[in-house]
Amino acid sequence: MKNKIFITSVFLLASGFVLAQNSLQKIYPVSYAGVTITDAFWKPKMETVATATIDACVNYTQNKTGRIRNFEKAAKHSGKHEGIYYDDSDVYKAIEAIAYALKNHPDASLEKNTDEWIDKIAAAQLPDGYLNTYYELTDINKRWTDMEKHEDYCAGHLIEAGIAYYNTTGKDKLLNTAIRFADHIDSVFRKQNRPWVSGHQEIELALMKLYHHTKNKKYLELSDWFLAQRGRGNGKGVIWDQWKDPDYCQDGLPVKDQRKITGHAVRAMYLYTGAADVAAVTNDAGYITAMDSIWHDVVFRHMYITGGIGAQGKNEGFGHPYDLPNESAYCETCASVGMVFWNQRMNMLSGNAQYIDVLERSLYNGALDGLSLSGDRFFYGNPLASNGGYGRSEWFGTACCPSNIARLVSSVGNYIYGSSANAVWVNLFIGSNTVVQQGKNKIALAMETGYPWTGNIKLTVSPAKKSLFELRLRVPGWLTTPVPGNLYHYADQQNDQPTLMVNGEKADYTIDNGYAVIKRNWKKGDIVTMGLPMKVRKIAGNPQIKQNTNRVALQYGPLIYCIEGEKNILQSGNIMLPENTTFETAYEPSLLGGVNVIRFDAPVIKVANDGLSVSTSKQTITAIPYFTWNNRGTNDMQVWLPVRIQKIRINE
Ligand code: FUB
Ligand code: ZN
Repeated sequence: MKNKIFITSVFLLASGFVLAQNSLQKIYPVSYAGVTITDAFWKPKMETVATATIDACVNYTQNKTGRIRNFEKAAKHSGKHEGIYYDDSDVYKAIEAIAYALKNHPDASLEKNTDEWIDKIAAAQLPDGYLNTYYELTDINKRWTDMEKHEDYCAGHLIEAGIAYYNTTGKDKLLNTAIRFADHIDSVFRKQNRPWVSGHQEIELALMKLYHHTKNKKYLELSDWFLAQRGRGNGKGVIWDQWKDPDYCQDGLPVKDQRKITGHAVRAMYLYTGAADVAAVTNDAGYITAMDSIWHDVVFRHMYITGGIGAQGKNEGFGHPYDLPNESAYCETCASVGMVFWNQRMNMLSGNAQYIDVLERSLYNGALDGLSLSGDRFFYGNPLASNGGYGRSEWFGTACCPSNIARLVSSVGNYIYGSSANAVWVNLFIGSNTVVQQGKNKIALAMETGYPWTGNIKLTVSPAKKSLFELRLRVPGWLTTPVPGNLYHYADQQNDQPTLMVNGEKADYTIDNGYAVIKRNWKKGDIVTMGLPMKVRKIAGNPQIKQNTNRVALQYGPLIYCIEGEKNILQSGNIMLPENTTFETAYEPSLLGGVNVIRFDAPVIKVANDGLSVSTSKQTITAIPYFTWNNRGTNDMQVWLPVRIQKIRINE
């Protein structure tokens, strides 16, 4: 019963009616807690995460590494800290993923085990609310002396986990632990205005979740306080002089003065997500102007066609504009997860579908690639080409990515629907059911679709009472352009339009900010269908991306494709894709968990055994969705295929 009451309150909050009076926010997303996923593409993935991925996270967290032992030792104030100083965060992120997974896939023994973890975490908390096993087991007198040591980052993940676990189970022990820690941080920093530049942003967005959860304004103020610390030279002399330049953690300028993307990609994504969350409540134009400019810099100059970001390994982040190497692309899984977070917030603030176009690209390509089809292998970096030596791992020393992709997949319900005073919004095409609150009315929505393999979407709209409102259906930007801006374009002009029907008749609609707007008196059982032209689209890069000169990439719906040189029979780097190539697509139910493949005949370069002469022969090539590569062994792979022989650059 407790559980049930709670979910209702989350739903109301997620529907925006608590905040709507004060905020300019355009859309309030419907929380995963109110969405049941029925989708043929996502439901099996959520099942895999709920079992295999969570299993891997639990096993590595509890048995194969000392992450849980650290909490046991901290509670006893004795023992040696195991692992790295930010490892507590992996425990919290695993709990957050477990919380979402338990909602979709109840599992009494997993919940019991998680309760035991939570007991250990709570027992390790110091009387003043501080909680960090690294400092508790090394030298507690050194706490809060090094901004890089991720104490506030870990606190942020604790807050997110506490809220998620409470949302699913109604149990508040972890949440109360998190609140005590947040209150400790508030008293040590904001209340004393003690300078502190978080070395890894995360606390800002977490505090905003806590603010929405508790309605306690101090968490909003603390989040804004953290944002305001950046760019004032506060970080100087404490960490950045000794370690990295301030731009690395977006500390070069005050957030409101920033206009370009810099530094570490995950840090940046979490920062701007938190800033957007604050701006959504405070309507702070400074943050909105800054983020608008930074977003354009990311999407117009720094983003891979997979929606991955952060080209360089040396700073795990952004390099020079248009410098997007494929084989060495870092594109950390967490950075794509962060793109999903940030773009969702930008969409909420603006009501513009362009952000969901980017979100969808990062979700279906850059992020999903981080997880094996079996659910228990992970990519940390997600390159767009490989010579065959690169594969997913069971775990990492720095293990941020596994639990991040786990929490994203199991909470994908967060990104589908939204509501506002007069409209119901559909952002992603994922089979699901929900009920959206419209004032006093409740609108039940049921979506059925074969997306991303087909472009057929059927939405049944059932208001409790017949009423006038807008249905705002996103028209995917990829129908006309791969991404907003001119970083990529279709090699052939595309101007595809959706077909839209209401109850079997051509719909009367307008287009606004990338949404098809159908305004009518809706009644129970109204059926909207949208047909999206699905075909193979060839993409070319902006000429300033030197690595993609004379190359094209293939896209189908929201998915980027690649060629995988299975068992090295075919070297993906030897395949060309001339201009007049024709394509066929087919659904292969037994391949890679069931995918649409793209087939085409292409010239393949063959080098003679003596290495002195080269010939080409035509072969039928099968391209697979990028996110499915490396599930048949550690093969070579290419996303960007050369259009002709003389310009081949197999290695960049
Ligand atoms: O520092 C915590 C996490 O480890 C970052 O988000 C990742 O990029 C990795 O460096
Ligand atoms: Zn990561």
